[in-house]
Amino acid sequence: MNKKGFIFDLDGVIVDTAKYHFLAWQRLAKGLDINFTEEENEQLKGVSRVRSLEKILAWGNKTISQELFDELMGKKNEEYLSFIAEMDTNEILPDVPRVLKFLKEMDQPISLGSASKNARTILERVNLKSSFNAIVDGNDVSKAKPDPEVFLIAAKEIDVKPEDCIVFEDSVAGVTAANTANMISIGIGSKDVLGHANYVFKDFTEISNDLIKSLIEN
Ligand code: B16
Ligand code: MG
Repeated sequence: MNKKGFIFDLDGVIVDTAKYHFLAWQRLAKGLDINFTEEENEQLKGVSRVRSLEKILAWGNKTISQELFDELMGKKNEEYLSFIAEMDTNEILPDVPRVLKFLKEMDQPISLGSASKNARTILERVNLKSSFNAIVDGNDVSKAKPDPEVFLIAAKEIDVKPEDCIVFEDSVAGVTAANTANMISIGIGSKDVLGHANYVFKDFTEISNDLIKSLIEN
């Protein structure tokens, strides 16, 4: 049996925490008199916390002191963590457990490649930490997506060459990162947003075990 490396993004791929990021950022932006749309929010997906706040401030044409910047980052994360604290296994996205189980049966190494500094906490909350052979998150990288660093480290940790890795991603920045890393990118979401991915599926219900088998064999 061939060995491929399967790398999963977290927010928006394994769990729908993207909605909590959106809520927390939107509330914070409102406090600064900045409004942003769901379309603009796509640009925040997969992007680091610092970069997200920089983008929101740019949309609102606002400059703030470093002190306030740090305070707002802390505030956003506090609110985000209050959502996370309520999470349980019901928030795992459809068919993710089936795919993880099948990959394990097929003896394929699995890595997490997330920009989030809260990734480990979230995996613990939804009881999925032990499904991963390696976890690489926002604490382990110096360059955020669209830089490929997070996926390159995730591949290294499971000892698989980048060209033998398959990445599941819901964000524009993350698909770009996977493509730049020379990996197969599988977009989870809409073709209109993730058209630069090698394949796009609405969610894992559209990814059959046979399809995974063909990814392993090719
Ligand atoms: P945190 P992913 C990303 O996670 C989110 O998509 C992005 O919206 C968020 O800003 C980033 O993590 C940082 O998250 O504030 O928890 O460190 O999609 O790469 O799993
Ligand atoms: Mg994501």
